[in-house]
Amino acid sequence: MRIETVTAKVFRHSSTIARDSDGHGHPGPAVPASSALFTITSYTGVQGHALTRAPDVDPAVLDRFVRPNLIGQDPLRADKLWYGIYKWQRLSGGLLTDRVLAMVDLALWDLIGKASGQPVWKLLGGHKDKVPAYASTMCGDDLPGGLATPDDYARYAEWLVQRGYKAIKLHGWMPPMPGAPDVRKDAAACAAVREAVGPDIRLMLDPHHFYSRSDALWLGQRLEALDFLWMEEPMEEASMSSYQWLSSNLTRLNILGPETAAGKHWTRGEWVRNGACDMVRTGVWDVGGINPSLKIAHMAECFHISCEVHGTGAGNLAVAAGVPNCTYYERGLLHPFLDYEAPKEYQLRIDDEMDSDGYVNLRDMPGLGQDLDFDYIDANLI
Ligand code: XYH
Ligand code: MG
Repeated sequence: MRIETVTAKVFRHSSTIARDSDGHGHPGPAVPASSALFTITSYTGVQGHALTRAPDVDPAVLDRFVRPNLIGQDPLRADKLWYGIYKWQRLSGGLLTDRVLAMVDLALWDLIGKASGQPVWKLLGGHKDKVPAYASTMCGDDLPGGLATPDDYARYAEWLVQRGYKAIKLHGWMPPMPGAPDVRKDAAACAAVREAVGPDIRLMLDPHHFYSRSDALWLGQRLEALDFLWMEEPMEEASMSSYQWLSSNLTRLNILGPETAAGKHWTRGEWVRNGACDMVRTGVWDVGGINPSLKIAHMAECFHISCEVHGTGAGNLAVAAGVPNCTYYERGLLHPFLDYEAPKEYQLRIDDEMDSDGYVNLRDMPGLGQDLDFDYIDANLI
């Protein structure tokens, strides 16, 4: 099998996610938006697709870094092809991002699945045909009846439990929200949620990402008292020693990371080796795709720790199901004002339908398991 073409389509749709000045998403009015469909096609006509953001398919980036490494190559040799592109990152001047690597990697795995007639989650190891989801809330806001108070979080958590979730992760209030950051307000929301849902629902916190060591420790100690499972990214992740310090000063709360630190599987290996986390994190869009995510999960397995996958979507779901040591699938981000279950205009089905018991059941369809509306995409090209 050989790759014949590498193509991309940018298409319009609407979005109800408004971004604040720090980039966090909140519910908003429907506004025009765009996304991209990246496609790798073999000479036999088999296609692999990755849904991504429009900037990731910059024609200059595809021409300079992606096509020269893919055209004419055997798509089944995905890790070799990944390395061929990855090595060009060093002198790309920042143009060749981990997101571009992830986009190529996901499309290759989708093609491999289509060519073999197998779902990718089985090709990655096939450990789970259903994965428990945790509800990952949006960051706190100042919307009346939204996520503006600890009681708002508590009422929403009760609704999430009724929906079937057995685990809930709060994203706290973050700048530029008024009064944020504030560890005491974060702790109040966590206490209100624990009070509302009782002791059997697993709870986690993803707070402001730039707290001091003392604030992160104070918050972590409160979460231990509330029997939280993990806290992630309370400080700048470039300071691995701060996470070594935090993890060594907490006994019952797991520190999960790194999520956004650069360095792919190499950095995650250093964090595990140096005791900077109790659970390690990957996410296909954070580390350059499925291939590096597998390496992180398998490394973590050697140290008997879990590898919790960051983010929603078919690629992350395939990794979460494929490996033995991912506990949950992150489903979100969720908000009382948004209907997460409704497919986007370009989807026939969402990637991660969840049953009433809180499980996302994996699909047996070949490839990543995306169910895209190609007619909509072709009718809305930019
Ligand atoms: O909005 O800061 C944030 C969150 O951190 C979000 O970016 C991300 O989805 C996450 O951390 N999920 O765990
Ligand atoms: Mg996070």
